[in-house]
Order: sequence, then C-alpha cells, then structure tokens
Amino acid sequence: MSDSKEIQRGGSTTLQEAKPKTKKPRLYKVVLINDDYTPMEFVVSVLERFFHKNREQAVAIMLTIHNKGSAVCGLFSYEIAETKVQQVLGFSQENEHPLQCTMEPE
Ligand code: TYC
Repeated sequence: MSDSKEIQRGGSTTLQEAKPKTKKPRLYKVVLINDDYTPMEFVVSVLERFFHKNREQAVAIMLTIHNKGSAVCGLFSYEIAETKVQQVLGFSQENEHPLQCTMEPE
C-alpha cells in the first residue's frame, strides 16, 4: 500500500494517492526467423493458427520474413509470448521443419 497525502483546497480536505496503483504491463515481441528449408505454406499456416492472421496478412508477414530475415508476428505479455514461442517450436518439430521463433522486449 502506498502513502497518501492530504490535499487542502477551499476549506475541504481530500486524500490523494502518492503513487498510481496500476503499472503498465511489459510487452514482448514474438519474432519468426527466416531459414532456407521451411516451406512458405507451413509458415503461413503457423501465422493463421497461432497468431490469428487472415490469409492475406499471413502471406504478407511470411514474405517479409523471407525477404528481410525476420518479422514481428505479435505483441504479448511475457507468459503469452512464451506460450506462442513454445507452440510454434513444438508444431515445427512435429512437422520436422527447422522454423525458429524468439521473443524480445518491446
Ligand atoms: N525462406 C523459406 C523458403 O524459401 C520460407 C520461410 C519464410 C521460412 C519464413 C521461414 O520464417 C520463415 N521456403
């Protein structure tokens, strides 16, 4: 519990919190990395399945990764970002693709 202080104004006294009670949640980027072996269609399916992109968005992000080396797929809280990375890596391993996925602070 933070300290509060009394504010005197026009004959009345009010209490004001010394610190705001809320703090901004830190967000993490989930990033997909390009490689030479994972099929384009598989990457599109990952973006649809785990990042809820439509076909058009998924194709555009996949092509950005293919052309530039990586792309941000979404911004999430720490725990959700960790889960996304695990889901992508697990799904890629099950399908024997080398697709890599990481998270980094916003
Ligand atoms: N570069 C891959 C290919 O030509 C496609 C690809 C795109 C792979 C995005 C990974 O994160 C990736 N088949």
